[in-house]
Amino acid sequence: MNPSTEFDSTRAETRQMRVAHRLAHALAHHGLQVVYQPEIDLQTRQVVSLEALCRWQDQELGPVAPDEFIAVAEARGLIVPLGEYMLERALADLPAVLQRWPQVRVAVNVSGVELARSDFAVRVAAAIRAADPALARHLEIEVTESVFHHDLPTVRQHLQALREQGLTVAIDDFGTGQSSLARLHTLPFDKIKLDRSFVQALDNPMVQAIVRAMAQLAEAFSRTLVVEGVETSAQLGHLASLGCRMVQGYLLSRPAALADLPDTFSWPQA
Ligand code: G
Ligand code: MN
Repeated sequence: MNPSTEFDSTRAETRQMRVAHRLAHALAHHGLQVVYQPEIDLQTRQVVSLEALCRWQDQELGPVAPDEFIAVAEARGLIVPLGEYMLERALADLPAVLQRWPQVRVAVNVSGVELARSDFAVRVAAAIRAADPALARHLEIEVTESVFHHDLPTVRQHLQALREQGLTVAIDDFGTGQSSLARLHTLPFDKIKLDRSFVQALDNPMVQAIVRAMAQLAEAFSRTLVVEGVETSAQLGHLASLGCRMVQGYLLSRPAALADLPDTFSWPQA
């Protein structure tokens, strides 16, 4: 290692330790914000799901991007408490959410590290029971490609147990990393969230064919396809013409605090 890489890696480690330390503090003191981003059905114009997303503005570190603090949480043993925090917040917010959108589900993101633990499904079930058992059918678990790095039989058992209680399962960022067509049939799921990189490449005819095929695949197996990262009305029109019905992205709504979300959504037409 030359001196400057050594210096860089020491600095990266120091930053990681500081972030982990402050994150533990934030988790203990309710210092993380939860924002929600809707998924919308283009045909009914209804909100179908609200994805709970974590935001963090630390007193000492300033704003820390979710990509950074989630990676630190996974590396430093904080992802389980972070997941529990998000689930508890989602359960606490759900009664108010259902007043405004009676049919929606709130989706929480769950990492492979959490799903590989032997007690994951039991803990989620206990948290729901402690809040209100009727909320189970208003919860969704979003699993990222990181689940495919973990013990799949365990992951599968947890997801199946939760589905039996009324929760739904979404495969997040589909089509990137380990989340491939070859693996799609290996997990129980209700929804596929197509990664935003497909939307960004929508000018490519082969990408158009892939998106259309994904919409047909979902339909053939009575699953829902949601396209992530829709930013322009041109993209939205294009996706609709390819058979996509559910969308999420900045065009429809940025993630926002519940109080800042409108009851109904509108968007510019192409
Ligand atoms: O991995 P996942 O899809 O859960 O990540 C959600 C993240 O993507 C959130 O941090 C959210 O702010 C961001 N996001 C949501 N909609 C859009 C969008 O239309 N464009 C871009 N670039 N990012 C988005
Ligand atoms: Mn997600």
